[in-house]
Amino acid sequence: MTWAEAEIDCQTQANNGHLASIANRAEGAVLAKHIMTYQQKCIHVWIGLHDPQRNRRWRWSDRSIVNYRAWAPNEPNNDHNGDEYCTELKCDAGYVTWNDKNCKIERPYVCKFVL
Ligand SMILES: [Ca+2]
Repeated sequence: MTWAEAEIDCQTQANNGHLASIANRAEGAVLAKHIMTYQQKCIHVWIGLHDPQRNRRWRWSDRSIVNYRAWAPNEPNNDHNGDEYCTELKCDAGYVTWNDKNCKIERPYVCKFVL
């Protein structure tokens, strides 16, 4: 799905559902392991980080505070003709580093539900 479709799907699945946020390195490692368990092919995966105001201020869709960052080298680079306002986990880096990406591209995605 596109990033926006994926975020809506996560919200539909549970009251407090959103695309996954990542608070720290440990949480990122848990998420990466989870993805590699369920996804055999190397395909980048949407997470909840986006830039809704398009001013390079990154926010988590679940409104958690953006403290931890794990951008891949030279990212976020706002490539794709300056139209990268959503974030994917890079499969070729074991799903632990991030890349800003065009929100309209279709990707697998991972939701987070807080109990
Ligand atoms: Ca990028």
